[in-house]
Amino acid sequence: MAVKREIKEKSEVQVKEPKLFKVFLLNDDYTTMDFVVEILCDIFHKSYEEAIEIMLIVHKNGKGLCGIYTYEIAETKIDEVHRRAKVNEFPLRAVMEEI
Ligand code: TYC
Repeated sequence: MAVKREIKEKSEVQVKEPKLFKVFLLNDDYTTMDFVVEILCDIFHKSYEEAIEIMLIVHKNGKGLCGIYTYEIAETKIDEVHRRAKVNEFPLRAVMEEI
C-alpha cells in the first residue's frame, strides 16, 4: 500500500506569533547617568542621542522603555544589564512587561 503523505497548503499552516515584552530601565539615586547611557548604547543598540533621551526619561519619570523583544531576548538583555551593573557596583535594575 502506498504511503500517503499529507501536505498542507501554505494558507492552512498555523503561524503562532510569539508574545512580546517591553523592557524598561528603572531609576535609582546611585547609578551614574553616563553608565545608563553606556548600557543603552551597548545592550539596547541605541544611538548616543537616543540613549541620552531615554536615560533622562527614566531619571524624570522613574522608568523608560528600552525596547520590545520576545521573552528570551528580553530576559537575556535584563540579565546583561544586571550583570554589568553588579560588576560596576551600581543598583541599576531592568524589568519586562508582557504586551
Ligand atoms: N537618577 C540617576 C542619577 O541622578 C540617573 C539614572 C538614570 C539612574 C536612569 C538609573 O535607569 C536610570 N544619577
